[in-house]
Amino acid sequence: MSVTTGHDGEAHTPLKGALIGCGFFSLNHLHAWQDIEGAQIVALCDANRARLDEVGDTFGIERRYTDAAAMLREARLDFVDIATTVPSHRALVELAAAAGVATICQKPFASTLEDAHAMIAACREAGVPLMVHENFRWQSAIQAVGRALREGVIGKPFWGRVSFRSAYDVFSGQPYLAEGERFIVEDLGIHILDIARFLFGDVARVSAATARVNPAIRGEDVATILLVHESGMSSVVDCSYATHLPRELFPQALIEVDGAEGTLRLFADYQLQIHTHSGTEVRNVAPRALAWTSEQWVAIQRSVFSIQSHWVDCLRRGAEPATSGRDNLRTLELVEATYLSAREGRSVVPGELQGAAS
Ligand code: NAD
Ligand code: 89V
Repeated sequence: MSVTTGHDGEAHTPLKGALIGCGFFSLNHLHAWQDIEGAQIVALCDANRARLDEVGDTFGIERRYTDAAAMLREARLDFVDIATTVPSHRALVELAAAAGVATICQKPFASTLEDAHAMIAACREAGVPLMVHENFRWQSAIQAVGRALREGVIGKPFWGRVSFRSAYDVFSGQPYLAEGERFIVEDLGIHILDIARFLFGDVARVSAATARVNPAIRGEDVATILLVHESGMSSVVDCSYATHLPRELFPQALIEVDGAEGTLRLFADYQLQIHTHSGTEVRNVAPRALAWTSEQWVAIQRSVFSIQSHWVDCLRRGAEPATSGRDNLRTLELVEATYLSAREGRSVVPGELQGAAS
């Protein structure tokens, strides 16, 4: 049995995990798990037998199940990593909680706040750690912006913008995204809203407008959201999959922050400019490639490695993950507030939502 040394300097045997949902994005989870010494995926589950075998063969994982309940009963697991789409999340998280297994759940955590509350309660009552796989804030560039703001380099921020504008064909890899009544806010905006929360803090008021430009899809593909944060600063989160630029930047989020002592800009290609009274500095905050990453997806793929490493570290230390169920509920509230604001043409206080966290 292999033994690894953790951050605490102690020798540990790798945590044993299982992954449920061997679809499009799961390959990134599995590649990252292979690179994380403190954990090992020992079992796989997918309701689709052919997909299960294809992924099991690729990653050399022999224990395979088409039924998550059977896997949770039979395999001796330290954690489960749920990488299915949102309709299955509540049932799977509740199954894992009932089995007493620490749980990671992909975003979007839930399609209703009620489901999110139920999942958080199930894990809390079972004494089981719960992390939402909200990886965008773990991108190297977003972490670098967060560090600069925390260090107070530009003084107290009073205005910000997190912008994601693209015409990338996301539907070829994830065809279900064209079919849902909701699209960009629930799928992509959720990441960008989480970045805004991570950088600027929790939100007191939300005003939003949404639109559908692409006639071939069902949901909205453009959203412009004004956030008033509890700190008093305001920010704009804007997302589009209908924006044809001279150069496609998918999946980069661009950031602007104005502070009392200077400005910060995250430009294309992960160039972070910090301007203060003492001058202007540009830092390269690009993600570093791994053996399995691709040029276009490297920022996201590295963030998968980072969030999963964070999970292992939190499990070892008994610490709450940064994007715990409790934390992610706040991001989910912003998604719901955005849809409500756009529908009713008014600003929304996230706390007024039915099922919002008290
Ligand atoms: P997908 O449809 O390609 O794969 C989902 C897999 O789960 C399928 O193989 C399906 O058979 C299986 N499945 C569904 N319900 C199941 C159940 N109850 N038991 C066992 N297997 C089940 O989906 P995807 O594109 O890989 O997306 C999965 C999740 O990852 C989504 O929630 C999506 O939003 C998220 N995602 C996140 C990122 C990111 O950067 N964080 C990127 C892409 C996708
Ligand atoms: O996060 C997601 O689910 C993806 C992508 C990063 C492409 O938007 O849809």
